[in-house]
Amino acid sequence: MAHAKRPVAEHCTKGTVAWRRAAQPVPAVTQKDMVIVANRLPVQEVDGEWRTSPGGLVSALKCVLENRDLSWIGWAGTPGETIAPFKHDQIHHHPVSLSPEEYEGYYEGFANGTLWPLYHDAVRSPEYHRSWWRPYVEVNRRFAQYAAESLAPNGTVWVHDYHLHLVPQFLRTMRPDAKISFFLHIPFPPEELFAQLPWRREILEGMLGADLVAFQTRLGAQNFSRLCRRFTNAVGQDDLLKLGDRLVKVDALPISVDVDRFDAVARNPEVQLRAEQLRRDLGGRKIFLGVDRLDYTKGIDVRLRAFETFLENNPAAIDDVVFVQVAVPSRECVDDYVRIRQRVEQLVGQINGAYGRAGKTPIHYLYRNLPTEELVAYYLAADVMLVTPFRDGMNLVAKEYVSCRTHDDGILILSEFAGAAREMLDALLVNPHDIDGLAATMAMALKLPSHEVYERMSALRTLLKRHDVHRWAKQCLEIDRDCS
Ligand code: GDG
Repeated sequence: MAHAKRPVAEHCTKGTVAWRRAAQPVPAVTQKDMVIVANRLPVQEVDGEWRTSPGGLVSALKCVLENRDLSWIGWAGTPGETIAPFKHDQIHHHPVSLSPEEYEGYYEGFANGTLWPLYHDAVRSPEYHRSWWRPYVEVNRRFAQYAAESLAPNGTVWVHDYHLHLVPQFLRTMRPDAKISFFLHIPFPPEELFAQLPWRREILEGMLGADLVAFQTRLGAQNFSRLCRRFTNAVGQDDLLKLGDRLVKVDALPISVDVDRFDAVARNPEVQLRAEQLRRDLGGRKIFLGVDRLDYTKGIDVRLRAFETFLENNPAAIDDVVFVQVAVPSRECVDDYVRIRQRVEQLVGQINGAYGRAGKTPIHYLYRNLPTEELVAYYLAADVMLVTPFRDGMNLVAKEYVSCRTHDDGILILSEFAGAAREMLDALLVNPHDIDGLAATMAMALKLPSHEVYERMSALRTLLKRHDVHRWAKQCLEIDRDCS
């Protein structure tokens, strides 16, 4: 294994990382029946060792991947670094190199400056730059090339997310025998938004290279099918498109979590003791909890302003409630992310300054990634979980919280605009833009009769047990070429 030591966080091209013009590593020739293609490898290097990364996709797939002989194609996280293929945790990892210029154009630019805001209701203005599109195409071609070389005859390739829209079509040309499944983790926007994209036809055709194109919600799947009929040569129904002599299945397959794994961690006596300790440390007050990647789509700032309004309306509550916000560092070099972090931290300071008293800090703010057991201890300690994104593909935090509530207690306040809201109808659904409404829902949550808390949580838990991540993965990999 030839790689340089690097810190854990995502990297900036601005600064110290130098692009070493090393040769591209030769992908290992061991071909697998299954290849996963995602922007990031599921590992990162900590103190010279590879460790499984925290985060949405990895958390979701971890249990599905255990004991499977497969290859994973992805970027290792540092621009300009070339790493030879290696094996870790039974998975063959094939790192894809990105030069700093490609990182800026493909990742920071087209993926996170164009597609991410466009797909999240344009809550920030998407930018359209031809200089971002070109590296996006080239990097997608490279990912596809690696996948083509790593796949055994008639094997399956599972392509993930908006960074890699063009991989299915490239791969289809390189490996016509491949079974290709594509899953989009974030929302797929309505026609009037997507149609702004100068490369709309290319993106749609890229995805149509797959046998199965799957989305978090029915609405996302419908948006895609309609757009394909309008801008490509595809014809057919919302759930089945025909392109030339090929059929492409389009489906809504909402992602879930490993319910049993979270349930087991939540029942671990050490984790339960830690939850009790957290409750004591927080003064035995009722705990509101938020856990998010620090992203402008997650609605953290408005949520804090709603808590401020709640305190304004209920001044005595300072003795009875506390808000814990865990914010996981994310895309720290991108200007919009620098700004949302400043905004959140300014609000935390402002609210604590205005409402805090000695020994009674209203908001506890943790800007870091917690170990899973610690995260679960927070889920157990929290009386009310607030998941209030302006727009979210699914939101796994909502599902993890429910998976951990083994006593069928706890209240989930959930944004109507999270994919999870389509299924989790027994949560308290809110409009995340409505500060007064959210403050009122916080007050209402604390007064909910215990039988109603129980009924809501047990209904949510029943739902999740039926729809866990294993079922999701199985459905994503069911590819039937003869589905005429
Ligand atoms: C994308 C889509 C979609 C968070 N803090 C800690 C920690 N986490 C883990 C959570 C959860 C994951 O990160 C976050 O997942 P989300 O679903 O909330 O959000 P995104 O990262 O935006 O993910 C999203 C998802 O893909 C899957 O399809 O639901 O809509 O945007 O698993 O547990 N994990 C640990 N410590 C933390 O402090 N260990």
